[in-house]
Amino acid sequence: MQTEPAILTAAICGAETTREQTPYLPITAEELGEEAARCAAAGASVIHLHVRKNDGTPTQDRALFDKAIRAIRARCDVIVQTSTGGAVGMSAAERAQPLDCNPEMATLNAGSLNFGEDVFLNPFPMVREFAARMREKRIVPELECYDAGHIESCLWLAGQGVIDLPAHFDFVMGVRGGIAATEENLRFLVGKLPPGCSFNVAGIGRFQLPMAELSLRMGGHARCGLEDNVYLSKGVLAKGSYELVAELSKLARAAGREIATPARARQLLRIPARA
Ligand code: KMH
Ligand code: ZN
Repeated sequence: MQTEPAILTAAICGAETTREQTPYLPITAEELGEEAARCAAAGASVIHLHVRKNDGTPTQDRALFDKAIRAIRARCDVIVQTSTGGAVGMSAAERAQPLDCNPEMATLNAGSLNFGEDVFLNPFPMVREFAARMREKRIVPELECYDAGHIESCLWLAGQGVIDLPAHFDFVMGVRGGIAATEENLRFLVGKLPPGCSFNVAGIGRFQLPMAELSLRMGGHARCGLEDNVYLSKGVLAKGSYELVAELSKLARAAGREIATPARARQLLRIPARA
């Protein structure tokens, strides 16, 4: 059986990573644009995007997303996947703002969980509202699942007509409060997917590269970047998400996978053509 090309996603900024943890975190639109271009050159076809105020505070401000998206598009052809998760504690209205920028893709967080010492709230009414707005704007959702029950929730919502199947899932593994990043768990999660669905894996912290490798060997896709992990190897900071993308590209090739171009990734992810 021919395996699909691997879609590599770079989560270049996030909401939690700080400049104290790594000086390489991009913050301004220009920095995000430059970093996205380096990631694209290293093999990323999707940029998972958060934005910050100049002082590094996470925000879902529409104008800042517009600016960052323009800075990215001016430098490279990638699928921009805007976050609707934002940072813990943000309201639904704040989190939904980037959907007004008409990105090609956005995250749809499938359920609530303890998130470290915080709680990340994604109640069903919020998931339904975000899904409806994405459908209306033809924005393709990536279904963020932090635990097995979140997959079951997506399938239940699909039964209600809220989510279209087949869909693209992202298994976020290793959040304190979510499912642990183990091979046994990944096989269990993948076993829950209906036919035709695709999956991506975002391993947190030191699990990033090993879980990416496993996913790529299992026929899945992979995410890396400073949002989830700041280290290239033990004690060595990545100089940017692009260094991690370069590692993923090597792992994909070693697994016998081609790297998806943005055009191929759009086909695989069923992203509608834009004017
Ligand atoms: N910052 C996390 C609480 C997403 O981008 O949709 C949620 C998050 C998920 O990063
Ligand atoms: Zn995110």
